[in-house]
Amino acid sequence: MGPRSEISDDRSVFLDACRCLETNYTPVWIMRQAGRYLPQYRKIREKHKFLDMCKNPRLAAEVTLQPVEFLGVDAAILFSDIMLILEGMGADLAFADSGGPVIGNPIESPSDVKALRVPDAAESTPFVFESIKIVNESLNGRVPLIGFSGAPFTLASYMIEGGHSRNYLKTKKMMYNEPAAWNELMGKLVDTVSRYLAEQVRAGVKAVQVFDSWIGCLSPFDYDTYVMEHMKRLFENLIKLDVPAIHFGTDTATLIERLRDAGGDVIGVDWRMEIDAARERIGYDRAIQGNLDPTVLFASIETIRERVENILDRIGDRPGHIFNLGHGVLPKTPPDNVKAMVDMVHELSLGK
Ligand code: 1CP
Repeated sequence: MGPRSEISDDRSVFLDACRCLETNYTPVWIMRQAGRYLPQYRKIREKHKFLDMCKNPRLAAEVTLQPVEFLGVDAAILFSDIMLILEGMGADLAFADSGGPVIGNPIESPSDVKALRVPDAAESTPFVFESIKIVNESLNGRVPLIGFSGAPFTLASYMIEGGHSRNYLKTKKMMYNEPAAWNELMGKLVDTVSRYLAEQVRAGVKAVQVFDSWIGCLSPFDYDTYVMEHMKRLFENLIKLDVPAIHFGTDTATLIERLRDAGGDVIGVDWRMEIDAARERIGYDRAIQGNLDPTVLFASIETIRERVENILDRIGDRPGHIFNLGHGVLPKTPPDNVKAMVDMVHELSLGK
């Protein structure tokens, strides 16, 4: 009998850790746990376009549950994408064959920002809320379901650049040269994201994660000048939802106190900081999520074990840690290594 079966009646270990409460073991889930590294995902994906999968609640629910069954993680995350809310705002969204999002009508001017709508979430993404209901029926309380959204800066960067960017030049040009339009765009995104996450909670998610994946491209001064007030307003709205909010970013070693000040019950960290140092900077009144380098999962089982142990040791017996990768699991990761890692976290942290 593995440690999971001994404690399988403990259903809320993830939510308890989000609230910095003592848990029997360290909960673990994996960013992008539903995705291309899983053969069972690729099998469905062969027959359907990615966007069609997101908009088909039965398929989205099925794919959401795959990693819960296979890995034995402590939380499910809805299969969807941060880009989906942008369609309702007016963006022409597509996904390239290579996988990445492409916006056909990127924002180029203040009048483009003016033209953006702040959509009613239930009308613009009804399939998301339908998927949440189906997932929750299937989960039947086994593990909590996490909802999510992109953060305003990360979403703005896709809307302005039209896709992934290396240096965020167009985004920063709008920030510096058109501050009124920038603030209007960020304001509309805060309102849209707030409504979207509120509707997800109403549909049944038990926690929400805000992905500010590309925020690390900003200097601390620019975070304060162009982003902080918007993120504070977003998290003030999320507090009212009464579920834990996870605030995630990458490349945030120079920004981590600012992410904390902006808000969130749980702060996500990538692998570029040691987790104990990050935690000391954040403070022990917040939970922390992370922070294994996703490429470690391509190493030997011994190396994976060493790195998992290292993170758990650095956390020690303080409550409020959710084990995760520092960013999403990579498409070619061996699925058995992912499963081995999840088992190790449970085994090594049990009774700590
Ligand atoms: O080809 C395929 O099968 C599509 C690959 C794929 C998948 C599986 C994309 C395209 N999105 C997703 C799912 C997804 N996206 C989830 C599902 C839930 C999970 O299992 O975690 C989540 C949470 C996201 C969030 C997301 N999408 C983020 C934030 C997280 C992160 O990794 O930083 C970002 C930046 C996106 C945009 C996006 N969508 C897809 C890709 C390949 C990308 C990244 C492109 C880029 O690098 O700009």
